[in-house]
Amino acid sequence: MKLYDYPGSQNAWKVRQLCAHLGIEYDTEWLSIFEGESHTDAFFERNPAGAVPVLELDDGRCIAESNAILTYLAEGSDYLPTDLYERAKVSQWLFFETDYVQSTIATLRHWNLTGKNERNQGQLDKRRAGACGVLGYLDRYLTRNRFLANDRYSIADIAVYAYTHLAHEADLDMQPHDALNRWIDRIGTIVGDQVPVRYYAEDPYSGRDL
Ligand SMILES: N[C@@H](CCC(=O)N[C@@H](CS)C(=O)NCC(=O)O)C(=O)O
Repeated sequence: MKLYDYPGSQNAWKVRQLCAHLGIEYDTEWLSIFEGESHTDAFFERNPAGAVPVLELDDGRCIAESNAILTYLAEGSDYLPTDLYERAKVSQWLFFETDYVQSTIATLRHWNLTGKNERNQGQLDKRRAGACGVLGYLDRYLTRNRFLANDRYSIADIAVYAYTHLAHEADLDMQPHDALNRWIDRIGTIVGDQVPVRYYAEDPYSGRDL
């Protein structure tokens, strides 16, 4: 298998992390996304949305969308239940992450760490309000739940943790969110330091627009 990846991508980090848990070996092809390497004709064949991560199977078939890749790789493992209702609860949080977390926390962090706040000034207030809402929803839920789905660690936790534990890097205030912070610590302990977060700063092109 091959993972098309970009070092600073936390969406790709989710996949790297699950592979580390499962001991899955794979090749990596690093793409320079800010130089347009994910917007070539060949790459649009792999992902119509022109983004990483993309997992290429040994027979050449490809899966895009980080949370779809997690679901594929986690099949048959402890990280994805077999019971239909329990699976749906995992999916619920995967869709929540794609919809609510990526468009707020992840986007704000990207702009903040790559010097793009000013050029996106018109969107900042709305996205920040959205991010505060997301952090509040998670905090409220996690006051009564140790993990996101089915009271046990799963790919739902990996997916939501990927950007949420870095929300402070989007200049979002994490102080009021005790339950969320406890969950971040809990997941951080499980995740460990096998798969470090990598930063846009190592990419000289990350100041460009995507
Ligand atoms: N919803 C997608 C988002 C993927 C995404 O935004 N990937 C970024 C890196 S984190 C990317 O490759 N952007 C390049 C582009 O959109 O041109 C997922 O979960 O995989």
